[in-house]
Amino acid sequence: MPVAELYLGNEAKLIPTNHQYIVIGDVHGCIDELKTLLKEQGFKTNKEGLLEVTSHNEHKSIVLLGDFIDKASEEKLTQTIEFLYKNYLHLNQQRKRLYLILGNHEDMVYRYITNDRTIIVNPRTIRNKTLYYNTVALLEKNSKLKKLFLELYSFCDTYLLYKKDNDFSVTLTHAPCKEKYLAQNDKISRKKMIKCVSRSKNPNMPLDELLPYTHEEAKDNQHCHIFGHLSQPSIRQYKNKICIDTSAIYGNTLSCAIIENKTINFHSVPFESKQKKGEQTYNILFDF
Ligand SMILES: [Mn+2]
Repeated sequence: MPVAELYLGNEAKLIPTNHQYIVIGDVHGCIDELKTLLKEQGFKTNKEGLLEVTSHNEHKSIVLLGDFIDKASEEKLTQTIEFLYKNYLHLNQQRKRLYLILGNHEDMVYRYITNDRTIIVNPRTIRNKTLYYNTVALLEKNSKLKKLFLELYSFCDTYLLYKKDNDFSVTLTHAPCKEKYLAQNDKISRKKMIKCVSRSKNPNMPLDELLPYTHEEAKDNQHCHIFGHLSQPSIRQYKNKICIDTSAIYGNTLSCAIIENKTINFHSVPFESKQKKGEQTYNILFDF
């Protein structure tokens, strides 16, 4: 192995392959749906809000694929952050059972609340702050919650790699990205795994034109890339590229991919209408 690769510690992102992984797409404050999905996957939430580890689920791990905040009501966002924080500490006591992948929403909210100097303050960024990143206002008035969020942010990985053998692997990131950036540790690659080209800035362009690499680089092999971010009406798969963001906060479903040995299965639960759903028009991936 080249020294550089060893030094950058690709191994650190490798997750053990003797466990089952429940990989959950963009939660965006859909805490009720998250609890239901986890319950249906064998993790009950007890009265203290903790996910119970039993002999039936001890071989399972949970991965959130990023964007667990924003778009939802303040009440649900608060519950989501508190739930993830206490379960991160609780589930990861004996071994790591809960992983968080960084989404563009965690990244932007972090930058806003830490007064990142690279955010240029102008009418557009001020407008975007309230329009797209409503967790910022919540954290700015609740310092206790802000502290929990900052810790959660520090727990996030940019990508994770499940490598069963030379024929089967799954790379997990929030956003789709070109293969040259996938599972790389440099600054540019990290950025690309968190966010791809903006759909809101290109509203009339079909997603397959906007992100041509998603289908052009797709291969008929079992080295899969699972991502979220693109708010689809259903799980979208083309060859080894899979999008599992099924638009829970837009009133659709919350989905997960279940990875075990050399298989990937899927499961979804519907929006429970316990908060107001968002509005959007779908721009469908792999629509050919
Ligand atoms: Mn996203």
